[in-house]
Amino acid sequence: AQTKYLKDYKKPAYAIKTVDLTFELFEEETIVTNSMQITKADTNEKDLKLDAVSLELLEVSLNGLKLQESRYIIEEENLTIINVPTEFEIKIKNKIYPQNNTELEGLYKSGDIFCTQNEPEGFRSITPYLDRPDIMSVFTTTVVADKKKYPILLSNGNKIKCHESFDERHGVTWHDPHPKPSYLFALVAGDLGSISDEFVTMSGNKIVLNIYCDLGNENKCHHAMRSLKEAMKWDEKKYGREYDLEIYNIVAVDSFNMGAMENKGLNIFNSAYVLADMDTATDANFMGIESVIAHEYFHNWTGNRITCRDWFQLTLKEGLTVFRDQCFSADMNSAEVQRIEDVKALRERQFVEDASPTRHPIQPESYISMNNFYTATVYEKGAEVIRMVHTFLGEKKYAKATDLYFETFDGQAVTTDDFLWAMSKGGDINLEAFKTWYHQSGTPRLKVEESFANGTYKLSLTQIIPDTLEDRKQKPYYYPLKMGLLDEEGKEVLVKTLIVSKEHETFVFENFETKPVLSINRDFSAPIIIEQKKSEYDFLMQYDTNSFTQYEATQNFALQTINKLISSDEIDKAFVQAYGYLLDLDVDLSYKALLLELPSVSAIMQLQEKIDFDVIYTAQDKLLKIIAQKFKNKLLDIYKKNHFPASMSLDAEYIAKRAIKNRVLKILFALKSDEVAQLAQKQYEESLTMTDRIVALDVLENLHVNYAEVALQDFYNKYKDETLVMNKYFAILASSSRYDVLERVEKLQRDKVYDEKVPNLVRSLVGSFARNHKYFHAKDGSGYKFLADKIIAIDKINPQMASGLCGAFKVCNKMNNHNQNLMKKELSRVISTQGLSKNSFEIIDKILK
Ligand code: B3K
Ligand code: ZN
Repeated sequence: AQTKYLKDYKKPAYAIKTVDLTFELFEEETIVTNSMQITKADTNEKDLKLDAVSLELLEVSLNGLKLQESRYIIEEENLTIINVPTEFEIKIKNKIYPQNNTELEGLYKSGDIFCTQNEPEGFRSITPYLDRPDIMSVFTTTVVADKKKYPILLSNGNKIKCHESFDERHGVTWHDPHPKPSYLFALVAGDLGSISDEFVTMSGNKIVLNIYCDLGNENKCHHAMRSLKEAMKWDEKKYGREYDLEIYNIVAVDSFNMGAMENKGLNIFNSAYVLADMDTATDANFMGIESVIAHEYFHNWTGNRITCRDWFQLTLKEGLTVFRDQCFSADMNSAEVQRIEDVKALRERQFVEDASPTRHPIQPESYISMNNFYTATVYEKGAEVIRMVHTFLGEKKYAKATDLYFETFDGQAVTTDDFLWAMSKGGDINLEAFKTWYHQSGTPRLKVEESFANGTYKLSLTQIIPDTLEDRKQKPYYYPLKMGLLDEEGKEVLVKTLIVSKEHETFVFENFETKPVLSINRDFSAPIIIEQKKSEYDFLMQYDTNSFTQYEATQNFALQTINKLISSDEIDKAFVQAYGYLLDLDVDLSYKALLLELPSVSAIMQLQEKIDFDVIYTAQDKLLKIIAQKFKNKLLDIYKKNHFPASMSLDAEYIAKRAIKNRVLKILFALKSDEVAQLAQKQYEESLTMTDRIVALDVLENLHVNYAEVALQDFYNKYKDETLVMNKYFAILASSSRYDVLERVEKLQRDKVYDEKVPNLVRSLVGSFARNHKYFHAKDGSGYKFLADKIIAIDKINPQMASGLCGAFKVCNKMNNHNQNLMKKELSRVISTQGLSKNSFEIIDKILK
């Protein structure tokens, strides 16, 4: 497999001014006609080398003249036209087979719907093109298909013409006036239901909004529509960005490799991020929809109007857009809860990635398959990097700087350096030292030491900078570190944002009567790991005025307690006492639900030198049980108080009630008592919402085989025709702690609802099993063998899906020797499979190195 390097970037030698595409869709084949107006930018260039994957060429002409075979060369990944003039038109006709496309890249079919996914390099499998993001061009697209089977025909931009003349067939022409890269091209054809609405922009333009879905699902699109309108409003208010076409279309499809895609004027979504109602979607699903709808909408400016020069710049649009969607969600819901959720997700996914052999800077230097770089690092760490810029600049200067960014680079394909230029110019700040964040990998650590004498408090900070994968030394980081100091009564006596820039530095604070208590990295102002020997966690749990560090104190204290439990079997009574304090706290209930959550397996694992999941599970269970026993009555009280009245409302108040009640139920679960089983059973039976139902089902599955069988059967019967709900069912079973989980997963693969070609289903069954540490890491190697077999099989269908599953082996080098050997054996088997995709190869090769 071939590696591509950022350092090899060359400006394009050609420009494509306009593209005219015609798609003739048939059941057995699709004919694509592509005419491009091209100019030579570099006159030394003679031939035109287009990207083209497994091209089946029907005809090619230059300036209207059909080319003889001697004038072009077809290779596996290219079509080269020999000796082209300075300005010319190329017209290419080729044939593709979307109905056989299981990779779900390029033009493919999701059920009966034709749809596309072209980012990053799918367009080249549709038609020959200069398939790189710095080629921006004006697209006009005509789609022709059977009228009955495909009444809805969509592409980017505005609809300019309907062709009704063809008997059983019809056509529609779309024109997108905004020059764009090919990865933003989209096409949809199908018999779709829809809901419509409109939005009036700040300068008075009326925009038509449509959301398309499978017929019958229209009622589940309203939350997505609401979210879209809120996002449009928010981007006008916060960033002054207005929508720029007459129409905004969203289409929900079932077979989709990721969450959604921001194609200009025609977003295509995984139906899991569009469809929702109270009977089938959880509160978390509703939030997820709101954020992904907003994310794709925000891309219209950060991604589409201003795009990436090359794929190494991916975080330019993704880091920034994630930061934007996080801020949007914080404004729409609870900001404190949003921040904690975002940090939790970062730690669970990105920190693990950053400590693994697949780690990379947010701006990678090389890749084999670009598809492997749509990672938590590029996205979520990328968003943290933008957040730090925002913290440095402050709200006002950040607004000025983003205005400058939009003004300067609108309509261009740019780099992260261009972005930082705008930030430092508009924000009037030097960001040179900050750039290390873009080019270094690994999570930075900060060792914190305190001293106090004669009224002077000293804070001494030492950066522990991770080496690169190749053991190269990296530079110190530059970041904002928010801190607070509390006096012994818990009053805040100092709030400050320090700037950390040196490898070692001491900050001095004077005039204290007693040693103040430090609250550090407030709001998680930098994506780092704090290393500190600390004894004041219980104090901070009680008094910290920053909601994030209050949460953090709880987590750290719990982790410390679990660690002690691992080595000594001894419970820290101070923690139990402090936890009791949390139970009585009078705070927002969704926030409280987070405070009460004990550290995840992934969080505990990250503290272990060599990972042993058995030990982790034992300690975690033990702590949970102690808490549940000690506070049983209080927990039951909280449960009852928030369980009634049951409501289907999506108001924050009711979401919060469900969150706290279900948190408490999960803690009570540790008692493993009949009483709790009955509580869960009752909750399942009486549940009005999917949120309550799914938690109850999960608790039953892990607590009481007999109750579980009844509930699972009931659930299956009710929802077997709703694949989105069946995903939840598969996930619960594959994550189960019951001993026969692998056997059941294997059986479920043969269930008629399951389909290995649908990524959502694979993720919820096979993916969930791979995250079920207890059984995936089974000492007999059965979990590894199962996943390796799945990777080999799925790689042949959908390489992106397969390489995603490979990620479960990332922890390999941190495992004990026994498991490590088993893992390596399976990985070697996978990597030596004939015809393995470059996607899977790249990941496994890194893990095995
Ligand atoms: N830009 C797309 C991701 C494309 C992934 C390609 N494998 C969705 C998003 O980030 O909004
Ligand atoms: Zn994105």
